Amino acid sequence: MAFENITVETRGNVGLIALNRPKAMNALCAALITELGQALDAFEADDSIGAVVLTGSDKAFAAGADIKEMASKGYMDVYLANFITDGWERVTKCRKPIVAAVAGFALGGGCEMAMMCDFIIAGDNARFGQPEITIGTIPGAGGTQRLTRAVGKSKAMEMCLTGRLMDAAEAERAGLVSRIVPVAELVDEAVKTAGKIASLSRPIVMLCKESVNAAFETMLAQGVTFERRLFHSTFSTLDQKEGMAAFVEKRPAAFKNC
Ligand code: CO8
Repeated sequence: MAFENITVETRGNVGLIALNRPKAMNALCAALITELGQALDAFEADDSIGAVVLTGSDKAFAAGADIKEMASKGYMDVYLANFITDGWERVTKCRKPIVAAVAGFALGGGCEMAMMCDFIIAGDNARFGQPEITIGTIPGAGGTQRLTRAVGKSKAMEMCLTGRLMDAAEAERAGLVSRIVPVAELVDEAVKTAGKIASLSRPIVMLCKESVNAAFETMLAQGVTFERRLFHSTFSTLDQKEGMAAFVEKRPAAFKNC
């Protein structure tokens, strides 16, 4: 399969997907999300693959949903299309374990995508954040729910309300990532870890993943749906238009509180 926004390879019994839009800091455009879903479908169907690693580049795992694609959308565009839709949630539906190997920026939808994976191994230069508030919207792919479950209310609230980023050491202390490795070793270490999982009993691994998720996800679906509606509603504000336009035009946003 030929992809334009990701690269895909296999390393032994591990499927390795790298987000690959270097000029846009791996911003998660619709085409990338479609390709990611196709790659996951292929790995799920491949009996030789027992686990998947999802990574970005040394500079950015992903700097969020593509603001340039979103900037001009209105409330009815995002509500009627149920933006986001299946492509993003494909990651959460994967029955084979997915390890996120995160170096550089994991912001907005990028942080949310990493949190959709089963666990995160961070490069020592990783930075996590939900800066949507600074562009006139809120997290829309589970950030307010999964970040809060991962790091607790106080830290999640501060990050979502101010857009403050968390470095790798803070993310490990807070329990957002399982461990930190030097960035040069990140992908090899994540593949080694995924390879260990892939060497174990496939059905037992799937049952184990399902069981840990049950502890974590009860009530999550309602939270995510609620968040989606609020995220959509930000597209009815002038401040969302202003915040995203200001980013694209590389100038400070002048919010008018409407
Ligand atoms: N969308 C589109 N383009 C982006 C994005 C993005 N999220 N992030 C960076 N880029 C582009 C820049 O516009 C720039 O492009 P160009 O060269 O054409 O001007 C290029 O990538 C390089 O970026 P910078 O010049 O800004 O690089 P810096 O090293 O100076 O800064 C940062 C890197 C800090 C990562 C900075 O780019 C930044 O702040 N990016 C935006 C972060 C952000 O606000 N993310 C949240 C986005 S909203 C979101 O994710 C909502 C998710 C809800 C789910 C919805 C599903 C669809």
